[in-house]
Amino acid sequence: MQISFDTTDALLIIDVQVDFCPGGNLPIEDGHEVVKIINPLIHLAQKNGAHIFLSRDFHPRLHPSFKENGGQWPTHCVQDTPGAKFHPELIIPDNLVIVSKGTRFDKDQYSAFDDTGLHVVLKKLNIKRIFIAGLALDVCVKETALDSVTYGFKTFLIKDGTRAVTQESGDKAISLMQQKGIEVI
Ligand code: VGL
Ligand code: ZN
Repeated sequence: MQISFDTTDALLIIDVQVDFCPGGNLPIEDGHEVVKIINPLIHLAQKNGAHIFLSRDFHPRLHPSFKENGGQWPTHCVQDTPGAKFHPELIIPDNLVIVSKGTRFDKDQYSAFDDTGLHVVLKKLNIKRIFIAGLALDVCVKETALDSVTYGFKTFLIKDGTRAVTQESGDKAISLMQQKGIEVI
């Protein structure tokens, strides 16, 4: 689908960070491949006046999601380390808005909507449609897209612009999202 953005659209790019790409601390197979899909979309969104949000997983040291603290994941995306940076080739839009998540000590936040207040600013901007891509499809992209529909936004998943931790859970995530009314494009 050729996307034609307008000013009531938001492009929400999830966690395209060094640690989620090959060579990082929680690498997703071919994670870096999303950049060449996402960059033209950022470019087009900028040109058409759509709003662009980049989320980042931004954990403090001692975060409960790390194995060493009883969690499930290797240590990753630690605040102010190279692994937490956006992929070096990702276009950083002029009107950059960053959504930092995973910053709490009491729980993980997979969704960019989870206790970030993101829905408030999107409603204020009169956003109607949200286009989502990034990493990882079966974790943070999925949870973000599910919250997006729950908040009443028409939600699109840009499938080529995502990669999953595992193929199987990626496929499951896609079916669930479709069931919930997310349009996979
Ligand atoms: C993510 C695992 C742990 C993600 C974040 O961004 O998908 N996955 N933290
Ligand atoms: Zn994380």
